[in-house]
Amino acid sequence: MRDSKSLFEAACRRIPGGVNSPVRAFRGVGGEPFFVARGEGARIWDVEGRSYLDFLGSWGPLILGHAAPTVVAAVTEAAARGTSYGAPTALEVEMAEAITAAYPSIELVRLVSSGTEAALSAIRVARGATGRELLLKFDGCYHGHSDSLLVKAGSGGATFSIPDSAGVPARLAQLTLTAAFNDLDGVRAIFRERGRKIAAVIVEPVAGNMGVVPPRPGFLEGLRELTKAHDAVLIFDEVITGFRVAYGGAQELYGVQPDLTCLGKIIGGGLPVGAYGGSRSLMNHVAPLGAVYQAGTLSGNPLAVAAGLATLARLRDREVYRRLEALGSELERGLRDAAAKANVPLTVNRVGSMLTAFFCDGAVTDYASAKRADTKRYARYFHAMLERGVFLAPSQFEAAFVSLAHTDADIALAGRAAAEALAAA
Ligand code: KE4
Repeated sequence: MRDSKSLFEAACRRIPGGVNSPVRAFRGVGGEPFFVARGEGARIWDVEGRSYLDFLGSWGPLILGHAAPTVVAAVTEAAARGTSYGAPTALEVEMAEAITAAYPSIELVRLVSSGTEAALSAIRVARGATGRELLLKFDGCYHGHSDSLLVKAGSGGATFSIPDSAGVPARLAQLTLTAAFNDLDGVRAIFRERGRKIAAVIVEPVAGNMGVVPPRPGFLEGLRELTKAHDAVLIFDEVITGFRVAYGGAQELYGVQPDLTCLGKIIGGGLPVGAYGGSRSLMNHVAPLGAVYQAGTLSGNPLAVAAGLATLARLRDREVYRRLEALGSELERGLRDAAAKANVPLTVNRVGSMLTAFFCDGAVTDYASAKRADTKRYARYFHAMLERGVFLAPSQFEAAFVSLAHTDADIALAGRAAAEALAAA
């Protein structure tokens, strides 16, 4: 098999940046990506045969680790019967029943093929159901790459957004308002000014895309009250947190029920699945029941759903969340100890088995405070950890994930590697 360097050269000749998703190109940390040959449990191997303890877990889906036997068996068995029909299967009913049983706020759910599709569809339902156009999101939260969501805060005090990507029409970006995560007063002010025109507020209930930032006590409850008071739809984007921070997601953990929920990642067990769902009154707007159109050739794909169902089956044992909490807190302790010994300013934010070590002093509670982190130091740390056989997210502003395949020894190894890496970086 060719080595990573020649594979990357070949990839760059045929794929933009040599990758099929930008963050994989290591631009946030420098250097060139290694190419993966295989994964098993908590480890992945590159094409040169080097193995790494994996704390990326494919950006969240692999809560059971790589090539979990039950997932591989389920996919293999489904594939032997065919890979796609474009017609309904029993598996999709089973997945819909599993999701609605775990999320009391979801009475009807539609499967799609990515988190992006889930979020853009939920927003379309909110706009269709309310007849309103404005959307409110939070700086630093990411909900996939649909046009209305690739925006950033406008200049000055303006709450109107400007495009955060070429190709997004400025007029469309102006339909998205932005506020700072955890800033309920800011949201209140926007609602005072424009509340009757806001179709929906979309939020990652635990932010993962600015690095991990938990909601302040009262923040989610406040969003719930404000959206209710203004007849706006509250959308929890639980693509990361769904089945991650609790079996019932962040809405179970924090006891706040949204009107619509987006899911993805874990419900596909590493294959392409997304989902959006909520109350019947909202989801009855979705075609073919209602006038909000959304469709997908491979929505509810039997292989992807089989992988997701095998994953959820294991997570139904609530013991697993105590195990994930124990592993996550041990990793956090190891990182804090390593930073203290190396006298390196490090702020670790964690919720269960998702965490981020920010290279800065002081609390990280929103995107502005996250951006204080020393990204150059993170890049040195990332490579120092890679040299020691530990693979982290190739960006300071992402989450690390612990899986059920990680052992106590793996967590201890990561702590020792961090102690050396922090001292060296
Ligand atoms: P996908 O379209 O990538 O399946 O999901 C988009 C999405 C939606 N909502 C949240 C909260 C998400 O985190 C994501 C995708 N997450 C990124 C990184 N955290 C995926 C990695 C990538 O873009 O390659």
